[in-house]
Amino acid sequence: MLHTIDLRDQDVNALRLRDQLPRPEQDVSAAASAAADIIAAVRAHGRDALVDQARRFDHVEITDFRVPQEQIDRAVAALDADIREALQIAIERVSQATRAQLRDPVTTEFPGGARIVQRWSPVRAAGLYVPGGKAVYPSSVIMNVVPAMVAGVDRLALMSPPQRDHDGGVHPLTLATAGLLGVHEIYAIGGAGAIAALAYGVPEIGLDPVDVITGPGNAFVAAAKLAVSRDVAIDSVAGPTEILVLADETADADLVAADLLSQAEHDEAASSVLVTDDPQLADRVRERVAARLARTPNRERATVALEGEQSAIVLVDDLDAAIAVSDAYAPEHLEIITRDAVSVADRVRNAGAIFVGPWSPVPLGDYMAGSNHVLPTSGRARFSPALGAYTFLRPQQLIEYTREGLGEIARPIERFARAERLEAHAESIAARFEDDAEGAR
Ligand code: HSO
Ligand code: ZN
Repeated sequence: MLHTIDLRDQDVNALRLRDQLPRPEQDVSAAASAAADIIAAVRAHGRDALVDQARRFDHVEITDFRVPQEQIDRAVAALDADIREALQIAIERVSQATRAQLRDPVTTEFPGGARIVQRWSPVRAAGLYVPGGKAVYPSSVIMNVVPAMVAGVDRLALMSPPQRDHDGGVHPLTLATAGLLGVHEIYAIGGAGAIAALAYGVPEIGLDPVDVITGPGNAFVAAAKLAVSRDVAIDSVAGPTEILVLADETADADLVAADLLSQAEHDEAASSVLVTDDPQLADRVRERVAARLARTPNRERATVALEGEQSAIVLVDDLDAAIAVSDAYAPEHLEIITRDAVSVADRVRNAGAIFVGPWSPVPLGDYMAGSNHVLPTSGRARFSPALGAYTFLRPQQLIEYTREGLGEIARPIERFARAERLEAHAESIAARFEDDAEGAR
């Protein structure tokens, strides 16, 4: 249970730290050819292919893929009041924090009234995939839908597999959450076929293609997203969830154990890692993990995750080494439970989201801290951000020059173009000033 990696008395900066902490391999290549066939079928046969796929993969007979608005409204009305309130708090907090990601246009001025304007322009349409089956996570519906809406996307289409236990319809909790968020375009379509339908459209069911596709899914969904990513933007393919707790002797071992367990219950392949310079804390955490594991409902999954190679307690000499280990690992979730956690957070570079201090546990962020829980996994936190409004926005530059502004630099542009042997480029500039007296430029 939680094996130890002892990096004490070693120069951690000299180690290949990334190799010290293994990550579960996630290989979608096996699913790639099946996904390619499914995509080709949807592109060639549209609705008929989707009917066939629903029969084969979801074991349901579908006539109408689009979920009628009455059904969405019914799902919202049937929501338990307490859950509805929780969903609403989450929607409100995530919306508020996501709005802070929006940027006003920025103008840079040059002589002669010339200016460059940077603006952030939303894509027209976004598609969201929501898995069915065991993993019905209304929190993930919120985390995907809110940023698209805050960004100002005109159209949002949601796909989720038809559920046999729910009369061949979309899971009611998914419908209710989408309904609360004001999503109207919902289809009971699952798997790689749903991704193809979003990317290329299906005219027979009134579905137009989207510009960005986000949302988690199984290996076939992941493979399909990669396959269509030449034609639409996608969010990154999420691997199993990860938590790294960076703690010193001020940490409460039982709370550290609770947090390590919280992400281990997601998946057998989840990673829970403690990095500490306090060997006594390490021992106490191991004890508390065992005690909590004995009575937690998802103990089977969590035990596999915690016993796996990917989970560990890493012992280091000091805080500097702990930060180096965490940065090398680049966890999806980083918790800092140390003395002066805020300044430790300032020194950290690579993490999907940073949970600062003992009152900011990861499950807070999973539901309603206000931050987004769709985060880069598998070391991608080295270069990728969380899902956010910016996932649906493109920075765009407007070039607004005047006669005078262009005149300021017309000659240098012409010289530059001729140096590149692109005479027509030079002439595009020169032609605008042909009536001018020489030297007036
Ligand atoms: N911790 C998961 C998200 C989640 N947790 C959804 C609960 N529901 C990956 O960040
Ligand atoms: Zn979680």
